[in-house]
Amino acid sequence: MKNKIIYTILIFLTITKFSNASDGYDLWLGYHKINNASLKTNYKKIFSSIYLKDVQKNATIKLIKKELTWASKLMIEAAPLFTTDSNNASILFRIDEQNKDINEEGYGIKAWTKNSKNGVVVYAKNEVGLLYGCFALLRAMQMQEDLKTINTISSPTLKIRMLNHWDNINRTIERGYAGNSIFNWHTLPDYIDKRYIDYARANASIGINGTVVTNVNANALFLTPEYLLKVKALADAFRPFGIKIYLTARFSAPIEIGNLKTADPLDSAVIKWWADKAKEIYDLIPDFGGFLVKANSEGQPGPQNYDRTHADGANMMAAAVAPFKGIVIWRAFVYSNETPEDRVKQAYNEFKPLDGKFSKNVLVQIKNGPLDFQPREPFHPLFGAMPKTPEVLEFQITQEYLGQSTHLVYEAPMFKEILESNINATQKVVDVLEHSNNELTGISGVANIGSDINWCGHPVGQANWYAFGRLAWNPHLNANEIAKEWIQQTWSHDEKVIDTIQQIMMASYENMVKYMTPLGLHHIMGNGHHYGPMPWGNTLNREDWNPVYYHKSDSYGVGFNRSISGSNAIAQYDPFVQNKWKDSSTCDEKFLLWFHHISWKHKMKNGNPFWDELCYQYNEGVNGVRKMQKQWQSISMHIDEDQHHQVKQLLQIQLNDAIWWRDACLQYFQTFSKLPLPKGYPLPAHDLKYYQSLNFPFAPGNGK
Ligand code: GCW
Repeated sequence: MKNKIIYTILIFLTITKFSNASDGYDLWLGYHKINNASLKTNYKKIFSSIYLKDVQKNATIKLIKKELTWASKLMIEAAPLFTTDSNNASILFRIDEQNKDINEEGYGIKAWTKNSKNGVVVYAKNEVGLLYGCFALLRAMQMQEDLKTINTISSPTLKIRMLNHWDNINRTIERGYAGNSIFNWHTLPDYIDKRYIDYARANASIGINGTVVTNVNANALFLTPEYLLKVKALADAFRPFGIKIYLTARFSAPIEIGNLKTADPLDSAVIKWWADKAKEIYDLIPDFGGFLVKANSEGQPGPQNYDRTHADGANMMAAAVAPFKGIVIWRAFVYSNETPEDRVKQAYNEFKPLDGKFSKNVLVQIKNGPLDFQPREPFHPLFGAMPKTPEVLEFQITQEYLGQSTHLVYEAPMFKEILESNINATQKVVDVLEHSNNELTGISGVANIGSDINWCGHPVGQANWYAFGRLAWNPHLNANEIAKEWIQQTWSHDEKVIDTIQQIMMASYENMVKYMTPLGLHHIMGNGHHYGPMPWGNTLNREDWNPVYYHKSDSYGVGFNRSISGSNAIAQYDPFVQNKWKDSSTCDEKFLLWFHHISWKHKMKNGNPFWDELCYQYNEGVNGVRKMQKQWQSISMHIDEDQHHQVKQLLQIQLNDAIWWRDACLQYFQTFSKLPLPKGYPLPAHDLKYYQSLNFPFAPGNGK
């Protein structure tokens, strides 16, 4: 009897443990088996007659058929049956061009019951809409929803939902931590890697409809005829998935590949060169999206090299693509080599006066915060400051400053914090993005995708790609729900697994901020590669590339005074926002050192002296990782062993790093505060000199 029980337990454990074995390649599209018997029976029934029109004629419809077949075999272990009789189908895919409830890309899914039979209608205005509807239906099934009651209508409010790849021609990726670029320019155009298709499919499943496949630090070679053929091959592969391709345009391309003497945007030969180039591109790729441009930023060429403005440069390129309905997305990430002005003020100072000067088909793309993708930044003051210009929000999905691919950090709470930030008493950042009086709206995310088998390096990194896409489709979704969707589709239907991973993910962002840059600290990472702590960094030529520029520690205190008595960067915000941050005694403490130089003895809202609170925060960050480890351990018997082991090892790196951050930073700041660590905190394992001696010349992501 005893043996029998043990045997049964062992069998049970083996089944539950290995049921979702995966190397992560399938992403959230692994379509795990549905175990709930009654759901499965119903799903089977309705998958036994599916009506899809034009399967032979339309490439997107073909994809829908493939997806349904694939999903059905995996989820309900039965091949679906397709019918040509729309009257008797239990799943009906219907194009409804006149439908007023959805927009061009939207879809609806509606359940019906008739004579004890039930089914669903999936409707959209076009085939790509149906593809989105198909993915939504399959997602609902993965979430074990009852299809007898499903009733959803969904339309994206942002028109451009794109990934930005910082991928180079030689397949390195600037700030990429998951291997090489998936785009193999050497074997294109003749070889279409399966990865391109799987990439496009994953994007379509979350509603991403654009991709910039080349680095913003651009290479003009991509605009040569040879490379444009390769780009065309990718565009052809992506088209059925509703994904448009965009390129970064190097401003000096007319000189580099066009034999011109200048790239001056007002020069007639330059204007003609870009116009001809646009025509050449659109002849190959009629639905080419347009150009993304980084100009006069970090050494990139731009219109200012010719004493022209960003608007002059953008409008010249915009005129070239306008006849083909193309657009230009001009980045606002600029700061000058020469100006001693507070770096976070510069983009606003340069771009705000240009509001109203851009052509209709130009959008300005603005990073979430005014500095550079720090663990936590206040929202960028340019949001809402250029009412006549369509603004695109740029998030960084790849974890350049967020522990790269060894730290588990779920970014949706950070995305949401920015989207939900009030720019004034009545409007949020999301309202600026969604503003309906302009045709052009958009959001972009710097991709975290590479050639690693699981695409994103860290197994949980995929959640950030997923969450970005879901929020791009609907910025009002909630981070917790998105996490749940992702976990359930990726890992397991088991409640305990879902719940535990969800808790780990939801706490991970705030926790990372605590062990890296609590209370508004920023840019104190290692020079160049940005991995690990280096608050002492002061050796780079540019003052504003050095951590000491950002924290300004001295015997009085720490923090960058951006209030009226300092750089006054705060004045770039609406008075409603200024009121929240302008005074150090009332300032939201998560931005305290962003806006104020604070005494080591400053009294925090909870009564702690500042120094004690700083020590507390760093320690809390470390404790948080320990908690994640325990939580992760608690599900070891319920998920795939290899995947579990991977995350376990990475969490150990994360813990070591968190301790390193805490001990290096606190000891360094202690040289100014001259205060002891509050009682009860562990002493650092090494002295400050040791931490200062560490260097990582081969840290990943430099992408040259
Ligand atoms: O975050 C910084 C990165 C650069 C990047 C730049 C940008 C592509 O360190 O690697 O360059 O931002 O956004 O242009």
